[in-house]
Amino acid sequence: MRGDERVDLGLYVITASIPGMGRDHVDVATAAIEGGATAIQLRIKRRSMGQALKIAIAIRCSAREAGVPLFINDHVGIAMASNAEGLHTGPDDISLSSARRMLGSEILLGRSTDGRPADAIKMEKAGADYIAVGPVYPTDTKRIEKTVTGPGAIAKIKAVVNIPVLAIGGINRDNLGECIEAGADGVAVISAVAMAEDMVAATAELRQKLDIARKKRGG
Ligand code: TZP
Ligand code: MG
Repeated sequence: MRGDERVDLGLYVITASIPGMGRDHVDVATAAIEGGATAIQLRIKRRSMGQALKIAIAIRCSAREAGVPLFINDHVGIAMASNAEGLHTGPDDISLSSARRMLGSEILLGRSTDGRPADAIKMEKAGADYIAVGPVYPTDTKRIEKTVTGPGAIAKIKAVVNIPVLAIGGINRDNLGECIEAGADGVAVISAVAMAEDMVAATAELRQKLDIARKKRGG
């Protein structure tokens, strides 16, 4: 069974650690689940594997209780040890075929692309279950040299693949609707939740906007 039949990637909230706001990954994930996120990604960049696994297992428990799938960014071992539903990687990470070999047929594999349809086709052929396209809009969260794709890239990629396509990068309550209108199956956000004053309320608002935009599109 493919990812689009198994999970709803509509509001895919990616965790962050924001020490200045007294927040860590578990806080962000907990609030996002409470606010109505349909999927969570644990994105840990600078922690020991031991710490990262502890965090993954903590989030794993609350996500499973809520029926929300958990994706692990980059780390195959943590995805495996935490029994997560998915692994998300980019072009500089483990190949999709190696990840599939290590993790088996059930785990969902997501891949990032900067918006080239030819790359998206290759990713689908290599076994990706969904693709994240971006940055769609300017973002301060990830330092990226490339220019933004704009929502037009989503439509172009949707036209050439059959797997779910997520919009990522600079997505907020004001532009989420146009990503869905452009054909995105979902939106992936970091700062729109992690930097919000009230993370639960911010997630709930994004979820409401997602549901409205999907209804309007007729999906
Ligand atoms: N990949 C492409 S843009 C991006 C990632 C991880 C950052 C998304 O963060 P934000 O805060 O939602 O723009
Ligand atoms: Mg990566």
